[in-house]
Amino acid sequence: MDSAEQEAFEATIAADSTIEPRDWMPEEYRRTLIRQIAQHAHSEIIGMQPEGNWIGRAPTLARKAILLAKVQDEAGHGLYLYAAAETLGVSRDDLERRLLDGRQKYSSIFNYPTLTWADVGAIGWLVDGAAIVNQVPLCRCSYGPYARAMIRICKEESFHQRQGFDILYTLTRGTDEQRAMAQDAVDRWWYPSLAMFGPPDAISTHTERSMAWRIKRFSNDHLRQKFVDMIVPQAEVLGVRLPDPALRFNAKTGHWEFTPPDYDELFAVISGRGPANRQRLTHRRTAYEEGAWVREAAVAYAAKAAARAASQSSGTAGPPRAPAVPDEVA
Ligand code: FAQ
Repeated sequence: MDSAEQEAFEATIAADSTIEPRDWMPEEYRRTLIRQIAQHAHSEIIGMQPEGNWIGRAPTLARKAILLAKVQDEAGHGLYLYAAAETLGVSRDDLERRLLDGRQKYSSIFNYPTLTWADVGAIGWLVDGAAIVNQVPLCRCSYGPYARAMIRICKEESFHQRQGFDILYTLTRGTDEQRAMAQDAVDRWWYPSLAMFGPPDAISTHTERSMAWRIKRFSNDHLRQKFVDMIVPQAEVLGVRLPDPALRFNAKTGHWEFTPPDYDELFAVISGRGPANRQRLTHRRTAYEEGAWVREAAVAYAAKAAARAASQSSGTAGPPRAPAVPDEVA
């Protein structure tokens, strides 16, 4: 590194412009981004499991189609994010291996089980709601490919939150049993959703550095508060009670006061001791192993296509082309 490169990097950050893949960047900036983007990508992919669990049991055809689309969106988010991480010089395959052998994390929230249909509503409303609050500022992250991926992701997350709200809205206007089911789901998902924002600022390892680099625009506690302020009025519309007796509006600060989540529980879940950690990773490992033939087929196809291109440019006959797919099958 020479000091001109360092200065150019710092000037770009100070001007609120973006760092692009070919620009020089400090190694620690690159490592921080790989860590955060990979954890984010893994969360989207593992995050398909809790709701995927309900696709086959959705109460109506329309709910099933909507949920299917939502879960597929999460797969797409994972792919945009792996692609953004790859611009930093790592491969998606390497990142997947780091997830599977426990070297990289994914969000704590996806280690909780989905016990009833109302959990799908609570995830959409609270978990996607928290994701939006956390991710909208990431659209202004200093690393260009991550910021651009986040713009598209956030648009889709808005639809996700609306569908969760709509599920709960329907249930809270249903029978006593449906209302109780909605309330029970909110009771179980509230504190894990608050914990998604990470440890409190006072003990957050990376916030200060990431904010100076404008990777994170706001601290964990700031965003947690923003989330609570957003959710309380929505809970009133839904007619559900947030399970916090200390919740009260502070007219002086203009914010809702609330009981923080149990951070010991957060750290236990992050370190693999949550209710569904083992199940989530086992499922992901099985999917990875069962998908090996797809990866091998893609590599074999790429090798054949490259050989064909090389033989065409040198004028010799290459391997035969695969037959075209007949119209009636395509
Ligand atoms: N879970 O110093 P900080 C979604 C770790 S996507 C697990 O505060 P940082 C969409 C952290 O990595 C949800 N680990 O860290 C969806 C670090 O560990 P390390 C995912 C956590 O990075 C909806 C250590 O603790 N979203 O929901 C958690 O500055 C429905 C110290 O923490 C993102 O990833 C946690 N909750 O701030 C999909 C957004 N919190 O690496 C499907 C991008 C902290 O030193 C269905 N990420 N840790 O070993 C971020 O904004 C940040 O990385 C934070 C953490 C805010 C998550």
